[in-house]
Parts: sequence; structure tokens; C-alpha cells
Amino acid sequence: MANNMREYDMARITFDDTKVHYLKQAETEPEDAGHELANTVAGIIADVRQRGDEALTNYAARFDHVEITHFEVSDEEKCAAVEALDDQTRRDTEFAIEQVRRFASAQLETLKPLEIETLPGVHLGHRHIPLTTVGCYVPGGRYPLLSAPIMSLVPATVAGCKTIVACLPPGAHESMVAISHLAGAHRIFRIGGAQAIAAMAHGTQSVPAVDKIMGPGNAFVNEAKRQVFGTVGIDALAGPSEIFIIADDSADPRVLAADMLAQAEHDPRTRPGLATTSERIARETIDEVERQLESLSTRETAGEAWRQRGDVVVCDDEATLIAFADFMATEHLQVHTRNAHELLSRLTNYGSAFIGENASVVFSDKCCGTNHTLPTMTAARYTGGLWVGTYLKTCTHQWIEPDGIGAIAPSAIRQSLTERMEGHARAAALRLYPDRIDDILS
Ligand code: HSO
Ligand code: ZN
Repeated sequence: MANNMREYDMARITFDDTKVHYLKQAETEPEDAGHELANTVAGIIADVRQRGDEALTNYAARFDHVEITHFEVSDEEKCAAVEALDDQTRRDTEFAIEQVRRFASAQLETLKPLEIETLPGVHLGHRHIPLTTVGCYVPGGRYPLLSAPIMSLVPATVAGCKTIVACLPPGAHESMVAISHLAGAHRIFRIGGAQAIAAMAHGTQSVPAVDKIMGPGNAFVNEAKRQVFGTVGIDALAGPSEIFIIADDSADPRVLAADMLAQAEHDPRTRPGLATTSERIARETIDEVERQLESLSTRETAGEAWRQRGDVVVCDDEATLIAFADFMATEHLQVHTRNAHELLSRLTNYGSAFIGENASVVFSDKCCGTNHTLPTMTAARYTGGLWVGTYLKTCTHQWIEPDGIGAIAPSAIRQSLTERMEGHARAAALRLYPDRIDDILS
């Protein structure tokens, strides 16, 4: 596996691996969903597509162990769920919603429509158009992540999507209904797993078919999203959480350890990692992780993630540190160096960067306002995370004045004739010689 990774890596990012020294290396194993999962999910999708709500009832009994025939949460239930939130949780929810909304709105502000005259009389432009109907999957998972519905729903409201659907597993924590409602879901359904993705992709008697599905989920949800892609859009395929920290000798091992363990408690498959130019910091952090684990109530999960997936690497110089971080292309990248801002400007592959000691991933996870749904499994090589733009499509348009026709039609006609596409040539020629329409068309 190590060999494979090296080759795979070298095709994109080069660094001198004699300058990279592992004090601790993750035992990686290929993340392969496997045929069985793919077949099971394909069966669920086909069944939901064919039998609609009846299939959903069936899967709720089989997978969620509940009897349910009516999936949509009523307005009364939504109100009751909000009432049932304790005051502080409600205030914290509203605070997080407000922060995510502020940042997403500011991001939207940067997306202006474009109009440009590229040649005299040739006008081109684009608009960022909100998707009409979107579906947000709110995962159940090992912890009820209160911020999860906020992260996928709030940007949809900021983008201006007409219908925002949320699906959450029937067993999800009650507060999830309340938070989904407060975060702006128009319709909330108690449907989980692959069957929820199938329902939103194809529509059922009670669930509207959506244009795009967002939000992370378990392996079934992920595989279902992969399979319905094309019928609908999807945001991304989510893997276990990752944190990678780059540090120099100014970093505090207690903080580095705490931040890695914070993500490690998500899942035994979380990848926590540290690369540093200081061997002292590396060794002290390893000791510190063990020390902090002793008193951490989630030590079973966090400890397993650390032991099996934790990397600690000493790099000989800063250039190697940067190249290595770009190679890792991690979901969260924390930069604990004296020149953190400057270093960031030289980094290319990360989902979200956390600059300096104060910026813990935890803040973005919960409530500072950046979105916590981010690329994992090195997808940061080709994409950023979920954002208001995920709910928009950028569509171009053009209009041509008479003097513009002379500039483009002759070239279009010649291309078409070379391609033997006479219909195209005719359509262009009609514009160039409007008084010779009859000749051209006969
Ligand atoms: N770290 C997760 C999000 C989260 N963590 C929410 C705690 N709460 C996303 O990678
Ligand atoms: Zn987290």
C-alpha cells in the first residue's frame, strides 16, 4: 500500500521523501465500498423507484425498526420539536445559523452576474441561478451533530432555492427536526439511508424529486449518492473526518494533541496527522496524545483512530512541509507556525485552513460560520467544500447585434462546412445574409 500511495502521489505532487521521516505512520487500507454494498444499494434504489412510499415503509421496518407510513413531519410536530428544545440549545442553534448565514451571504455577494462585449456587437454573460429543489440529507451517526442540518440547509436558503427538502433517519435525535426547521428546511421527512437518497432522486408519492442532493451520510448513503448522480446532482462523497496540522517549534503540543483528538473521536476511521519541522514538537505531541487520551471519555474511538490512522511526520525543511501537506490534501488543515498567513498562501490542497493557534477546527465544526462539510479522501485536490455556490448553477447567455454577426458568422460557417454540418452552416448564413433566406434554405 505504501508503494501505491507513493506512485499515486508522485504523479501530482513531488517532494523529496528523504526529507520526510515518520515517527508514526497510519496503517492505511484501501477504502473500497465493494460489490456487495453497491448491489444492495442498487436494489434499494430500484425498489424505491418502483414502489415509492411502500418500499420506504418496508425499509424503515427493516433498517430503522419503526413502523411508519407517513414520512413528512407535520407543521405541528415541527413546532412541538422547537418548543421542546431547551432555551440554551435554541440560542446556540440560532447563533450558529446566523454565523453560517452571514458568511454564506457574503460569499454570495461575490458572485455577480457578468455581461461583457467581447467583440463589437457580441455580448456574452452569465447568471448564477439558484437550483429549484434541493434535498439535504441529515445524518444520524454516532453523535447527533447539531450543526449538521445547519451546514447543508442554511446555504440553500441563502442561495434562494425554492423548495428545500430535508431527510433524516427516523431514529435521529428529536432536536434534529427542530434544528432542520430553524435552519430553513421547507419540508422535513423521516427517511434515512440509501432509501432517502433514492426517494429524493426519483420522487415518491410523498417525497418530491429534487434537482441535487447534499449532505454527508454513512456508506449506504454515499454509495446511493454515487449511483443517483446524473439523475440528480450531488455535492460530494463524504469520507471519515480528517485533520492535518503543520507546525514549527513555536507550536504547543497540548493544543496540537487536543485538536487531533477532537476529530479522532468522530470515528475510528478518522485520520489525524501532524507534520512538523521540529522533532521535539513531534515527540512531545505523541506523548501528549497518550496523556490526554487517559481522561477523554471518547478515548475508545479517539484512541483507535489515533493508533490506526494517526501520522506524525518530521520534515527537514519548510518546503517539504508544504509539499507534504499538499500531498495529504486533507479536509482540515491547521497551520501552527510563526508565519502561518504567509505559509497558507503557498498551500494549494486543503478543504478548509485554520490559521494560527486560536483557529481550532472545532469552531468551524460548530458555529464560527464557515461550512463544515468539506472534501475528504484527498478530494481537496479538485474541490473545496459545500458552500452557497453548491446550490447555484452558473449559466451563460449571449446576444448578438448586427455588427457582431459579421465578426462571427463567417468563421462559424467555415467550421460547419469543414465538419460537413450543412444545417449549422445554413443557420449561421441566415444571419449573415438575411435577404437571401430563400436561396440559403433551398
Ligand atoms: N468535523 C466534522 C463536523 C463536526 N464535528 C460537527 C463536530 N461537529 C466535519 O468534518
Ligand atoms: Zn468534528
